[in-house]
Amino acid sequence: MILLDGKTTSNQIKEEIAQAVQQRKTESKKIPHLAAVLVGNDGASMTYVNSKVKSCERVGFKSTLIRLDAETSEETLLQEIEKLNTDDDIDGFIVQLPLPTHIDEQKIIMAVHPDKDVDGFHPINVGRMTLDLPAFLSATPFGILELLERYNIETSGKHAVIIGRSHIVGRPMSILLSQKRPVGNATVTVAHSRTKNLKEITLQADIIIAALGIPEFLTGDMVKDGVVIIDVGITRVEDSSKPRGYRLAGDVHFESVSKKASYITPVPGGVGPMTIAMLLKNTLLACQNKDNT
Ligand code: L34
Repeated sequence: MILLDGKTTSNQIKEEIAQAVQQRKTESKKIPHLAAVLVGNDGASMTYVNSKVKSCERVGFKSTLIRLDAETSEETLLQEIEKLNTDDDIDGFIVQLPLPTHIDEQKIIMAVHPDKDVDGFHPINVGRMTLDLPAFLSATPFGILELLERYNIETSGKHAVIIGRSHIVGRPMSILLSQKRPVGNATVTVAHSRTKNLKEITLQADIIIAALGIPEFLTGDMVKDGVVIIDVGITRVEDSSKPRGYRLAGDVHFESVSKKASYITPVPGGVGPMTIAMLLKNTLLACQNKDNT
């Protein structure tokens, strides 16, 4: 069993991005600038966004964190987005999800200018991605592709089973893995909460991407020997023995599944850090896209 080390791989990618930024500096080109909007005080969201801002510093990007309180109206948030859309110094920005329930997420995603949509959530980017056109790829699926590529894991002709159909992970992942691309050409099954006989399906999988958000859902009896496991889940589970009062659990029961897997991502230190690295990559691309305009 080989661990797919997202921490180390993401650090390599960040190093490559840092070098590209240095190069831009010597050429007197614009320094990439990412903005992140965080509404409310959700603990996990604060951790992720802080990590994004810190990573910007590490690679030499400019970053701006916009914090709005949990009661912020949809209208105010839309106004903030419009400011970021029209601010020439901002190359890309994200609105961290989930948003408070009084705000319509779809409406917010649609308000982000597609050229600055480094999350790749806007319908224009999703549509372009679907049609094999250049697009910002949603950071988590992008990070998974990158991890598979850097570990030379063959996907062509393999049966990939994706558990979960979210707009952010499961759905785009299913499209990307089936496409004709270096990491792609897989036969893809999308499983979800209404799937019958899930175990029969996962037992046939060469690659499983668990992205349903139920801690330790996928167990050793559900997978075949040699399977490649990508665990996207990251849930804070109460644990009074831990100093913070919780532990991080993936969607995969690591102990039983890792005994059968050829490759497996840990949680933490797997997909999470890759998501952040690919957000930076998208921001660099957004900045490069403006070079000749
Ligand atoms: N708009 N909302 C928007 N874009 C995103 O790309 C995200 N996502 C998801 C939630 N909402 C979003 C993230 O940033 C999930 N996500 C994310 C990012 C980073 C990490 C996990 C999820 C991460 O760094 N995880 C660490 C552990 C962090 C901890 O201590 O809690 C890890 O090693 O997995």
